[in-house]
Amino acid sequence: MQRMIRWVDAEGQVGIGIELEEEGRFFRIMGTDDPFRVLHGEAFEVDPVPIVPLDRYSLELGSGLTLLPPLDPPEVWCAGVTYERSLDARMEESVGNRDVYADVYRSARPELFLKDAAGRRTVGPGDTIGIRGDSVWNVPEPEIGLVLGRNGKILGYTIGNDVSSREIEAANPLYLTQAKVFAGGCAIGPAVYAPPRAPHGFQIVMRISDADGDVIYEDRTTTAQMTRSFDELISWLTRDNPIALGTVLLTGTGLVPPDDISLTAGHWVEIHVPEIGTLVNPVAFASTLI
Ligand code: DO4
Ligand code: MG
Repeated sequence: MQRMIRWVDAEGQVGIGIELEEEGRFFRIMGTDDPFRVLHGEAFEVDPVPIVPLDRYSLELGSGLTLLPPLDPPEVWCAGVTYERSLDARMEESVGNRDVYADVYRSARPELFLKDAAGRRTVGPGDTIGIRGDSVWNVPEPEIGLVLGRNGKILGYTIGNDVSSREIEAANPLYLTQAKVFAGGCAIGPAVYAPPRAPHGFQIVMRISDADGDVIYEDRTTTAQMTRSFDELISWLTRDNPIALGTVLLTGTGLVPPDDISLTAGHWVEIHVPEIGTLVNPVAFASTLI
């Protein structure tokens, strides 16, 4: 299996599809809607009729099927300041508090924070992400998401958006939780990529478009720019800390838009990772999502 997707049909029935030999053809798994049975490599039967997404990147489905987040993570955790670009952005925005960022970038112990629990603030592909109404400087953070087993083993990879308020975090690092945790503040999807061998790394492209469809930001990075390995982040996350099956760890952003760009209602964010797909989300104020 390479990728797994999840959907709900017009009758409210949840289904899981996996990509077998040919890219872009998904086959429905018979008899279960539990993504972890699939990610744990259990044997399954598939419906022989393939489902071919309308769009090969966003994996948007036709025929009355709506794409869901590929799993419901019990918790989403995030690592921060794992790329030099993120360090530079924090140093610029946090005049007066710079030492905490320089220190965490250099220290053995990484920055880790809880972004969401029970999926209250996490949305899926095509769903609306939120921005805080009490912040005028809001950004998406495109990150590789690690889907973890109870023992911290990587079961697969997804795309995450750690939507953040730069204004609130810049005011005081102790406001981090408010800068990071709010309705629609996290998106994951569109698929879980579960290759037979650990990949060497990922390319990540992010694009922001305005309400007219004009692209106002586009840039790319690669996980080769990370200052820490995925395994290192997992070992710190699971140190003295139990995690549940399906916990997602977002591994930090290497893309920060220039300071004059802030997300606003009506914008669209697209995050593309070739092996996984494109996570596309419109933007609205968080208060409208509660
Ligand atoms: O404290 C900053 C958090 C930074 C972050 O979320 C990231 O680097 O992705
Ligand atoms: Mg982040």
